[in-house]
Amino acid sequence: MNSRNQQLFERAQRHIPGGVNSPVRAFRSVGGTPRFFQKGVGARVQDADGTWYVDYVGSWGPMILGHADPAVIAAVQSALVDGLSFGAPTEREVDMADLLCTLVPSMEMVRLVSSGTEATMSAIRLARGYTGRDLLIKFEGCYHGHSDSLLVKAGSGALTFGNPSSAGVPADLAQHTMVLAYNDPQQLVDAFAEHGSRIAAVIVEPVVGNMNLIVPTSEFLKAMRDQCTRHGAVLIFDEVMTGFRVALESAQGLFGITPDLSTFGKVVGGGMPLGAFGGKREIMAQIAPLGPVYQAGTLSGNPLATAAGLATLRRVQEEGFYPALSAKTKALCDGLVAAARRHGVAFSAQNVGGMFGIYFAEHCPGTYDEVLACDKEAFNHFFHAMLDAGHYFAPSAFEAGFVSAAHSDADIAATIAAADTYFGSLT
Ligand code: KE4
Repeated sequence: MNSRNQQLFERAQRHIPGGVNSPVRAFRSVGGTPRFFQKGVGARVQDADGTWYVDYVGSWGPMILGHADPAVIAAVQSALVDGLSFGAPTEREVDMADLLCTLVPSMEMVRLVSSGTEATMSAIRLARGYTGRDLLIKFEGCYHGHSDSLLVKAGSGALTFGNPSSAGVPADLAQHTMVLAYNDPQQLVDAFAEHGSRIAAVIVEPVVGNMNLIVPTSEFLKAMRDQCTRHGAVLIFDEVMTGFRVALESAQGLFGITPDLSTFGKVVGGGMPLGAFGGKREIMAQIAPLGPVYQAGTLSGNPLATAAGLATLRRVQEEGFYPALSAKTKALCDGLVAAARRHGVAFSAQNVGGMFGIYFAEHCPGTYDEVLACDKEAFNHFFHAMLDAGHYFAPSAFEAGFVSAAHSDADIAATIAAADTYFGSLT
């Protein structure tokens, strides 16, 4: 008899494209039936069949405190009874702006939006308006949301302009985006040597979470900062995933690089629809109604989203929050690697703060090509074995994973034990 997940998935496909409201949820990369969740508590989620899983997706990053954190729930409940939305300024938005500009020293001003996509789309338009230039540089394997200028893949040759990576993106728009290799400083220097006066911005995931997890080299980030400074281009750190995930000071503080603009999402909303973009006052002053770069949003700074975000950001500032989160995430990675090695399985893993990557390869990849060389099928088998055992990893070999403050040492140990059993079954 079909499970509730299967019944719901069949019904969902009648009126929702692919049965999902975001493609990665459809399990197309790993195969099988997506789980329809009905409840989350702490480190666990429950699907429509009543099955519980230790959750390593955490809504793709936002649930850093765990699901249904009592303080977040209380903050939203308290805000709820005063009204859901006004389309007018509220004090809580000012509190959020003040807090973000305190926690992110590179941000002198910030604008709240409702998603990471809106944050990056707006930051790019702002960089183009501020510089009066059109050319944008991004890196292959990095994902910054689904606005047209970012759905672009590398051109036919190095240093050539991009082609659309999605139907519906005009070719002559994609021509304004150049897609370079991540962790290749020389190629970036060459691109600036050739096009420097035309480059409006470079946008980068300062730790990549969208081609699995890739850590930047310091040379790469330094070259990026130097070249943008030298040629008057805007350096945009897309911290939608890394923001308050890898450290309280986000990736920019961790690596000691000061971007001109930063984008945030996920953790800053605590699970509610909230994103933000911000940076130097001189640049942000170009945003309407102050300046000529238009940007707007009906639900921007929504009272419930800012309540959830503020409650979350209050907690992550607690002494010891990130050392504990990082240690737990590292223990997961080390335990999985040790289990794989015990059974002779080619496997590696690494974490940066509370986000991690697992790879079916001897070593952690450092580039997009090295990620592609990892054994995707081996990951897919691992994914399903772990799902059946009650441990929910990201349903794609090209995504990062996330640990929350609610994951206990016992949860981590149970996941490692389940993986050990799986790796043992392979020999
Ligand atoms: P949203 O529009 O999904 O809130 O944010 C887009 C975005 C921007 N920048 C980075 C670095 C991101 O990781 C994201 C979104 N991340 C994906 C996870 N790979 C969200 C999951 C999904 O697309 O359903």
